Amino acid sequence: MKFLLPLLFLFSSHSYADTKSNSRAIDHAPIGVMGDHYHKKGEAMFSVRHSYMKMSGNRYNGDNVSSQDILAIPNPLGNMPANLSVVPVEMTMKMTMVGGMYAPTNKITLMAMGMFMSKDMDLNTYQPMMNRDLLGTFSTSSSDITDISLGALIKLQESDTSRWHGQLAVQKSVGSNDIKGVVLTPMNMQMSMTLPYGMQPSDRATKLVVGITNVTKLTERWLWGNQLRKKFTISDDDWAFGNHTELNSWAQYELNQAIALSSRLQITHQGKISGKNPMIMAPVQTANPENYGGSEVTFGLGVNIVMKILPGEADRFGLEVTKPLAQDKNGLQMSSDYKISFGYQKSF
Ligand SMILES: [Cu+2]
Repeated sequence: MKFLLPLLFLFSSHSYADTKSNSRAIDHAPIGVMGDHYHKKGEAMFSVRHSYMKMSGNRYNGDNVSSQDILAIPNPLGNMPANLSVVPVEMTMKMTMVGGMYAPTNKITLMAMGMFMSKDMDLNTYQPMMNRDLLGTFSTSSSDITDISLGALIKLQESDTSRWHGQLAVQKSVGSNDIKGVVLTPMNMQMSMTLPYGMQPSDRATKLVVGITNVTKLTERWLWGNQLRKKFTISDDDWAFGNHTELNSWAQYELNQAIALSSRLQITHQGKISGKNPMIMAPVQTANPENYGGSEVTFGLGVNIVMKILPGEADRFGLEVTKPLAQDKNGLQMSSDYKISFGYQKSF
């Protein structure tokens, strides 16, 4: 990664010289922000984003906890065994989003998006009683299409130094919500069970997404963007991940037409899981709907680059790395570690 960035810079500042179009890297927000820009009448855009997220270790009501601490917590889903006996060690999530935008008028840009996700988790299983010795380690995984969303961005106001737009979308979760995996039980047996909520690709709920975005030009080179975005469940199938609120504030610096650097502060809040699946009942924290949601503050650094590679409008690339600054998660959950997002966008 360290040697890749200077290469990209070199390449892009070279291609800057012969970029005839007037698209600028700073015209798009950091790649982790969704629905940040609208298009002019007749324009279309294709985008693909890929992100990798890692979580490791655990925290209880906001503070770090050890595996020994977790084994002392009663199993809330029954008394067989009496205490939690399976402890998550590490989790990785890979998400790919493919999206399209099209502006039938200058006021409205239509958006469609599909998401694919794969999740992997490593866990330790301990003896349910007595010495609580480590019985072994196992891994579970799932992958599926997760969501499809359809919506629109509505331009509200635009001047030379500021623009405002609203966002409205319906997101339908279409993947499996009852994927099974082979787990090592505290009885030291391999057993096929419905994986906990957090390992399911989808909750099969329908959600409404509303948002508002402002981008203000502070100086010739500096720009400040803000976006508030909320996601509400409007109908669900047995259970659903909690409602989600997200506030993004990013500062972007235009190095030149082809390169923009960004820093972003993100504040998120998510509710607990509503409803439940009675088949999800292992002595592990992730089987309890109470252990979901909470608040998180993350900080990100990113770069947007425009290059001329394929015919047509300039090719856009975005890279962003985010790390949590604070995480106040409900109950007992894994700690967020970092997230890397990479994206490609092409307008027509
Ligand atoms: Cu676009």
